Amino acid sequence: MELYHFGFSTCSQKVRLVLAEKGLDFESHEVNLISGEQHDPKYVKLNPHHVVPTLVDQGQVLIESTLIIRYLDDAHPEPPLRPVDALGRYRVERWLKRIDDEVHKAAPLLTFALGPRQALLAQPEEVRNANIDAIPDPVAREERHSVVTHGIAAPEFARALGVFLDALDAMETDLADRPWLSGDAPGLADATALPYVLRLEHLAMDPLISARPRLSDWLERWKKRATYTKAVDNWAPAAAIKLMRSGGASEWPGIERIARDRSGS
Ligand SMILES: N[C@@H](CCC(=O)N[C@@H](CS)C(=O)NCC(=O)O)C(=O)O
Repeated sequence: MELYHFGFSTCSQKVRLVLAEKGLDFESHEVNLISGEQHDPKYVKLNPHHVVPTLVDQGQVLIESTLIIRYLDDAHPEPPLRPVDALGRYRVERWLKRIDDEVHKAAPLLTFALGPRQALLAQPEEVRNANIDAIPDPVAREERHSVVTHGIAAPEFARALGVFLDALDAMETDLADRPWLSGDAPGLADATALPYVLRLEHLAMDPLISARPRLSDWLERWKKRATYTKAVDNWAPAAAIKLMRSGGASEWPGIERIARDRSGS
């Protein structure tokens, strides 16, 4: 299998985690999202949405991370990463949908308002704008311009933070009933949620995690797994984490205020 991916990308982490949990190796092709390699016409032939990840398996091109992880669980059933009972299956699907439809769309708004923002603002304006203007989805494109220009003051930032906080609360609730989101062992729902929780940590929003004890415990248990080291740590360059964390840390007082205003406390 060949995987086109990027170290820090949430959807890439999700697919790498599932590959690792299945014990599957892959040939790596990194697509640098910061320098705009996702817009390279050769890559766009594989993934017409200009995004990672893309998996090539036996000559077949597979896109869409959630479809890819379901495919991997079907094609390589051991160990199974979804429960067999209908309600357990529903719970997994609910998480996959929630993350795809809501959390994933909010993630780049948090990331680009904080992490790489200063580096992007230091680029010549025409370079920065050309990369953002190449985002094919017009809504995502305008939102990206807004958060890069205005940072946490962009209205999109507060909305995105709200989506994340609702998801963290839902995880905290679900984890009261079982150790992992879909049962006794990590599965597709956990592998899908982890990159987004980590994104908060990488953006120095750790207090949002530590305020939720079951979620914190779930994250610590993930970090002890060898698959975490293989699929996440090994691809997360220290310099990039430092940059992301410093962007988030300098804005933490403002972020905390937005989170407080939202909860009315
Ligand atoms: N629905 C797609 C979304 C993929 C996606 O948004 N990937 C992000 C990284 S997590 C990306 O490549 N973004 C390109 C960009 O920021 O220009 C999937 O799940 O595969």
